[in-house]
Amino acid sequence: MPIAITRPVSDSLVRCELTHLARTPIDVERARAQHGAYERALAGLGCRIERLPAEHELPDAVFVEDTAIVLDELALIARPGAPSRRPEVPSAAEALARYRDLVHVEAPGTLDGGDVLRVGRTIYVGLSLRSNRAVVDQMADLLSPLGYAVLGVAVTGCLHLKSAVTQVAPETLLIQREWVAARQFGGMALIDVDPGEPYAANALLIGDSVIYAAAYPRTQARLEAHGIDVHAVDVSELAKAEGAVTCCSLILNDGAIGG
Ligand code: CIR
Repeated sequence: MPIAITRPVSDSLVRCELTHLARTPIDVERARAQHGAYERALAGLGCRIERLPAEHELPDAVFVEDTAIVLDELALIARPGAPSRRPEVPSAAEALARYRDLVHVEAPGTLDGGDVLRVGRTIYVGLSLRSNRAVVDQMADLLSPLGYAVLGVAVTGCLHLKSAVTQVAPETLLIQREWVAARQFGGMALIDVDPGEPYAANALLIGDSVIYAAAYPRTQARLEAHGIDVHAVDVSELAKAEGAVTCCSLILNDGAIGG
């Protein structure tokens, strides 16, 4: 059974980091209700939810994806590009240590988990405002011996690589070509976001289904036309904090060390 590590929405969410969006009022109670529905969607797809302790003084702590990369062989503990987010990392590392050996990103490397897209044995790392070339080199050194190819990918106009491209089926990516160059994903089938839904490229693949923001019905219809099973959730309040569906969990494909 997959494990989904999550963290409650912080009381201070309204003070979140923002890069591409203007600050607008966030209803924290509504964000909590949406986050609860998101956790129920994960549970409905067979995940066991493991909640990290709340970190109410850390506004972005709900976005646990950014604290680590979990592979079958190990967990790479991130060093988030925004210094305000680095205190989120130790509690996530403590939880992951129960399931995986840990390795750590070292300075000057910076990495947000939202910049990492793994497709089979290829790991794409977004070169964004948060993740840098130094971390690509570190990840290549760490992960090449395990049989992974690590590729840096330029990202412009959005926060993270996974704002621009995510996996939605074994050989299929959902992509926003304005923010990332499609040619780097040769060999994969590509589904474009609807032109009227520029933020629609973030989907969370769990087994054969995707959890997906309800805000993008036209792109959802494109996914469904490709036979993809879509579970839509309303994450509108989290989106005001520049969060999306992948950001709110760390998925472990099973619980066992070396599994
Ligand atoms: C931030 O700017 O760091 C948060 N407000 C949003 C992080 C979203 N995380 C993600 O897409 N992986």
